[in-house]
Amino acid sequence: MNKKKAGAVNEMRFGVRLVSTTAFALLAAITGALMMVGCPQTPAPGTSFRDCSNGCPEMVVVPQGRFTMGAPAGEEARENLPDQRRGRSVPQHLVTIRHKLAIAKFDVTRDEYAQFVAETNRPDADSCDTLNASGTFIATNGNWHSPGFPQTGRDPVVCVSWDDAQAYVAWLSAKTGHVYRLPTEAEWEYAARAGTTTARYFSDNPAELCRYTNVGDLDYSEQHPGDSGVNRACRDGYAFTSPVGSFPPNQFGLYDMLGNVNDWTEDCWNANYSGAPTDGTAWQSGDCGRRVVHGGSWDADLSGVRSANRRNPPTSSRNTTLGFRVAKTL
Ligand SMILES: [Ca+2]
Repeated sequence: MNKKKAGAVNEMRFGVRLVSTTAFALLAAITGALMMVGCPQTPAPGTSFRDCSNGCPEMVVVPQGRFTMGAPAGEEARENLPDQRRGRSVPQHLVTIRHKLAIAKFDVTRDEYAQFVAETNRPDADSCDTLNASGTFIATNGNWHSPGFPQTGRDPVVCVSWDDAQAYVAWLSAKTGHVYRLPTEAEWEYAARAGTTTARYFSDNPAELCRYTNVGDLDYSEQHPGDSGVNRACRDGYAFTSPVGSFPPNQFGLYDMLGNVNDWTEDCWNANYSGAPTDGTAWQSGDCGRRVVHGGSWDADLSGVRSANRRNPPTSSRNTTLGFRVAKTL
């Protein structure tokens, strides 16, 4: 091939390349514009974000999906759940989470709650129940910043009622212009299980439990020697609350879903799951003076530290084992 002919061929190839590059760029621009205008993109599952830099909790996008909610046959007996607390997490039922959802990576911390109190001038409550040396709740004049044991600003806030949590999410919604709320009970269990069907999202071996969460362990037992219902098989390093994120996350990237503090959820209390919603929405009928709590806490015996376990404190209840985390529909 002579040089002139070769040059013409190269020009032609360059021209084809130029046309295809331009066409690709144009197509990409049109697709991008369509996505911006018509189909706002939800961040991928696992993505984390904050809606403000001064006091907003870090959120994690969880995948949409379906799961079996509740305790399988035999779990409560195997875990030695006290008789009076059995039968609350049945019947098992399928729940489908079709909505796009983010759950807070951590429980609301003392520092985050302090921001809310400062911006709203919220007065201190005048009482909080805490645990005596026998592990029995007693009334004190403690509150969220003085729970009766040492905490860092990164520890989960405690001594907060369901009503306090509602005031917090209302403030956070107004501050950010986004709707924040408590997780529904189904969202909470879906997020805690993160695809697992076992009693916990980590090991069920009592001796290994202290690697994964903060519960009533040997450290707790030394401060509460009269409490017989604790796990003496290991030491997790904390006699009271631990800073959030001190233990490994679950498979959705969420921390402390089990142990450390119990979490308030949105749902009214019902004695079992007969008639429960199956679409991940909150159960808004039943005993709404009580709300469902999940997760187990720093004082808990192992039977209480299970994804399916549920309790029913009154909405006004404030105690040192009870906090919350927030949720947001995307
Ligand atoms: Ca502990």
